[in-house]
Formats: sequence, structure tokens, C-alpha cells
Amino acid sequence: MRTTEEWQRLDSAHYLHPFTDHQALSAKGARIVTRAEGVYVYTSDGQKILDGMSGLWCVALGYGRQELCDAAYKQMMELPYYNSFFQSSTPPAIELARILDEVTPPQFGHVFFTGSGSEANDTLLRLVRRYWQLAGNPERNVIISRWNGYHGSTVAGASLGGMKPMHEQLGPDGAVPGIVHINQPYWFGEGGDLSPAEFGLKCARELEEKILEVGPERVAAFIGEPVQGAGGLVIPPETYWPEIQRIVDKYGILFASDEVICGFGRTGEWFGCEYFGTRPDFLTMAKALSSGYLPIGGLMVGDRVARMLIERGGEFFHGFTYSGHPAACAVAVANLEIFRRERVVERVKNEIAPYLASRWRELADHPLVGEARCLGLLAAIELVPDKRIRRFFEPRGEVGIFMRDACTRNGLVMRATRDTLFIAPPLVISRSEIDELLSKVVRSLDETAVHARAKGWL
Ligand code: PXG
Repeated sequence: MRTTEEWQRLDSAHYLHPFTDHQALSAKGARIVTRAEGVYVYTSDGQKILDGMSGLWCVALGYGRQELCDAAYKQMMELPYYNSFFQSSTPPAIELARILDEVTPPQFGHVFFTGSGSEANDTLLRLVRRYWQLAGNPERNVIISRWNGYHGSTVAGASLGGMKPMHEQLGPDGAVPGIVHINQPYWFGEGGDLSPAEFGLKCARELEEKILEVGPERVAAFIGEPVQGAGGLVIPPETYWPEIQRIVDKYGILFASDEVICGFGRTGEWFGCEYFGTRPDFLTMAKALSSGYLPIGGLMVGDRVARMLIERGGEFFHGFTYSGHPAACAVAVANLEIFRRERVVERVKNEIAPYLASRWRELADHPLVGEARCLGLLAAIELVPDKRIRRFFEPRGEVGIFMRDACTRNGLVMRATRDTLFIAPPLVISRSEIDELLSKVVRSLDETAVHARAKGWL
């Protein structure tokens, strides 16, 4: 076995990481994660860390699940790979499609498999435009999305997403044309003097304003995450989604719920759209579909679009080598069987999310915390210099990074977006593990307050 230093040297010599400043990483050395069990990961130098982020929002059932590994092994021995092009299919892909029909809302009976969430959103973009061609309205090709939304990192994903730094790196002509953005429903950061309810309505009505600006006859679809994940765990006010649904219905545009993070129990319902009571035409999924054990994504296609594609579509010129990968599908089938057998979603809703909420609320009393919000097993705190006013630290973001690093030192993975700190732990986390998580958050907050005072930020 190599030493940590060897791993770090080789890592910075050869490995280009996603979303990483390589000079900074090289100066510091990567954290080398070597194994994991339950809700804990272990590093090459022996640190045990509570994984408050489920890997990257994906390891829903926790690490070390023998059944998932057995499913992969068994399937690889039997049929490690075959494609679903050219009129072929494989049992695991068919079985997974059948189970997804059962666990998704009633309008969904069909799925297109991909290797990731980004590919699923690529598929979405192509299918939305294909639908309107088939419907005889090819001029309907504009897709509306939100600033600071995240829909993946392929060109289509980055274009659909509203991450300005990603758009900048695509360059002026780099994004997929025909995608426009409206503001996000981020009340704490952008709500001004409005109440959350008023602000939710205002943001939702931006969709209608944008539709009228573009021209209703040109708008194809709207896409959004039920709760924005990577953008900083933006939980919309209660007024937001019902108003969006009203507008989508009024103009007859297609509606995609990007459930890559919110899907499979994260909110306490199977899908985030069910939590918020919306009726999308598409669900983008990935991550917890296989608990992250093997890469797989998918796009659930609602009856309105599926019927058009199947009955009038002819060939849809789209697909990936790994669409419906047998081993990935077999793991996803085993994953969803465990979800059902252990009643994972029900447990989140009735037991563990209410417990997390009761403990998370305590953080609101901390002097650094301007807001402590949570929904299901998603929870965030906003770090602020003066908790009486909704105003961020200057410079913004540094206190968040300090706090994130303090968490890691204290044995907790917590994610930071600017000065919003958040968690999305495995759905199987226990009460005592939540207690441990909270005590690590409080210790890290206290250390962050000391640091902020020393820096003169407080
Ligand atoms: N949609 C949403 C809502 C996502 O969160 C994707 C699409 C893309 O999925 P793939 O499998 O192509 O990565 C995601 C991915 C973060 C972070 O920093 C979040 C994601 C990926 C990487 C980092 O929180 N989400």
C-alpha cells in the first residue's frame, strides 16, 4: 500500500479532478479516501469521517451494502455488458424500467437510461425539442431554467444550469442556444423586504413574464430542481411551486423536475415533485438510483411525450453506449428492492427527518447562524456576521470555506457554497449519528466564530 504522501504526489502529477483548482489542490494534497462503512468514510491516514454529504448526494443506503455488491458481481458474471441499440434489450434494464414505473408518479411509464444526470438532461433537451417537432410546433424550442440552478456539466447540462462561472468558461458562443434563465427562489439571499410567501410568488411569476417576453408560441419547456442542491440548498417558499405549476399549465409548456438530488426519498417522498405537489412531464434521475454504487442515470418520460415519441416519432437519433448498462441496472434494481423492503422513504418522512429537523433548529441560536433550514434529509445554515440582519460576510465565501475545513478536521464532511453550509446525509443515518453530526457542526461553528473574530470579519 502506498503512503498518503505517495498518493498525493501521484494524484497531483496525473489526475485532473472535477471542479478543482489544481494549483491549490497540489499545494495542499488531496484527501485520499480509501474505504467506507455505513455513514463513515476512512482516509489513508486513518481518519474516520462522518459523511454528511452521502458521497456527492448519492450514497442513500450508506456504504458497505453487501446486496448491492452481490448484484453487481452476479450480473457481471452472467452478462457484464450488452447494449440496448439495434432491437436488443437485457433483463436488468427491463426489470429496472418496470420498477421505476411503480415508484414514480402515475404519469410516468417509460424511462430512457443514461450513465449520469448530465446525460439525462442532455436527453431531456433533445426530447423536448423532438416533441415539439412531432407536435408540429418546431418553433417552440426555448427552454426556461433558473439562475444558480445545477443541471450537470456536459455542454447541455451547463447551458441548462444557471451557474454563471460555468457559462463564462463556455465562452460567448459556447452554450446551447435557446435557453434562458429566470431568478431563483432564494429568499434568505435575495428576498429583500418581501415575506417568503410574497417572494415565492414573485419568483414564480418571473416564469410568466419570461414566457410573455419570449413569446408563448416559442416556449418549449421549463426545468427546475425541487430544492436546488449544488446552488446552496435553496428551499423555495411554499407559494413557489403551485404558482409555477399554474403557469406551466396555462401555457401548455413541458415541465421537467430535475430529481437528481431530490429523487428517491431525499425529501421524505419518493420524488421532490410529490413533496411539492407538482405534475412534471419529465423526471431527471441519477445518484441515489443506484446509491452511487455504479454510475447510472435516467429520464422518466411522462405519457404525453412518450405517446408522441412512440406513436409518431420514428427513430430518435440519440443514445449512449452505457444506456441501460446491465450491471448498473442490476445494482439499481437491488437498491430499489432494499428501499422498499426497509421502507427507507417512509422512515425518512416519519422518523429521521423530523428528528433531524428538531435538532437542526437548535443551530438557529448560534451567533453565526442567520438561518437554519431543512427539508427531509437536506439541511443548511447561513453564516452571517450579524444574525439580526439578512446580510452576508465581507468578503463572501471565506468564512464558509473555513467552516467546511473545520468540519473536516472535526471528522464531518459538510459542503459549502459561499457561506451556506449544508448536509445531505445517507438516508439510513441513525439518531445517534445525527447527534454526533450536530455536535461536530456546533464545534466547527464555535471554531469558525473564533476565526472570524480574529480576522475582524465579526
Ligand atoms: N442535476 C442535478 C440537480 C444535479 O445535482 C446533475 C444534474 C448532474 O449529474 P451528474 O451525474 O452528471 O453529475 C446533478 C449533479 C455539488 C455537486 O457540488 C452536485 C452535483 C454534481 C457535482 C457536484 O454539490 N450534482
